[in-house]
Amino acid sequence: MRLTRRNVLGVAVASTVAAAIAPAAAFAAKPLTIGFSQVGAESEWRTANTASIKDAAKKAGINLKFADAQQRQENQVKAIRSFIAQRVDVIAFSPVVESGWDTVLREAKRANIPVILTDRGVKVSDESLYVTFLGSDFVEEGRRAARWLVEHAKKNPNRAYNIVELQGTVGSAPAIDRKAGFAEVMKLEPRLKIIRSQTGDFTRAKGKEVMEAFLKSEGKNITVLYAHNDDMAIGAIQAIEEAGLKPAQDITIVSIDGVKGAFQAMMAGKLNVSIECSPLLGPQLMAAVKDILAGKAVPKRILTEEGIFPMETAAAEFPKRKY
Ligand code: GYE
Repeated sequence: MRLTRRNVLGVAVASTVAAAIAPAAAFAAKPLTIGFSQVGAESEWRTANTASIKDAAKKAGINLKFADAQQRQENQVKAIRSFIAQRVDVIAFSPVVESGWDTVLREAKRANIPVILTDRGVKVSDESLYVTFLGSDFVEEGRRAARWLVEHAKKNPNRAYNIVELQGTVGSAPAIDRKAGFAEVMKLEPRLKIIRSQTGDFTRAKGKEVMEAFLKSEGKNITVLYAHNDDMAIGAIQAIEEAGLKPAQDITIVSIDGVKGAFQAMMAGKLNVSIECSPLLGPQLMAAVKDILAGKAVPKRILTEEGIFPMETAAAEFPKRKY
């Protein structure tokens, strides 16, 4: 049986020993506590995601213990262990990489603390180690990026499509899935070729650095950049300009997230398209926390709804953007 707040209360009322230690009224007054382990602060997306979670917790009257892992799995494992020791009601986290979670999640399960994955998924031997996974479909985002390019290629029959790919953090779900979804659809257009692919760790600084290296070795041979997030694309745009080339013209640029910085780049004519990935997961996360603790069934997978924004739509959409 999963220990919910409701049956914690039931046990406390039924047992005289427990009632003597902690009266039922004390339980009822205590706010719910969730321990949240965040990936880091590597991108505009992540900053908006953190703000959404903090804001939604406040609005829901949930006490949030927040830990920033600075993009390191060992920091997340430590944070989860400390949440278990503090006996929080729910643990939520956005796993920096997909594998290596079995042991710590088994510890949370043994402590009867429900776990919610937000944003990024995990590969575990036992799916019951987490209650639900709330976040985007990254494979579909990769497909959308490639579909946009396939359409672009149809309209430009004489153009070469030599793609350089800036991958996200090695081993992370969005990097793995965005690569896979893109590769799947790319096959529809034989002119689409990936000539170089390397990680830029989802940051602007790394995106710029790796793009500089690509330009050094491939030069004008590069006609397309596919970046797994907007921040790396924005860093790469700087590298392209410094190399004396025109972003979005000499090199067609496709990226993912749909953050404000990408809209600004599109409005300046420097980025061709951004595929949306919403970071505003806070309200859905707090709703799931409440449902789980009330003993309600929640779906194993909760998806977020997202769109595609080509350059031509940027100016009209920009005022509506929340992140
Ligand atoms: O695309 C990127 C961030 O996990 C969906 O992480 C998230 C990704 C997002 O750093 O900008």
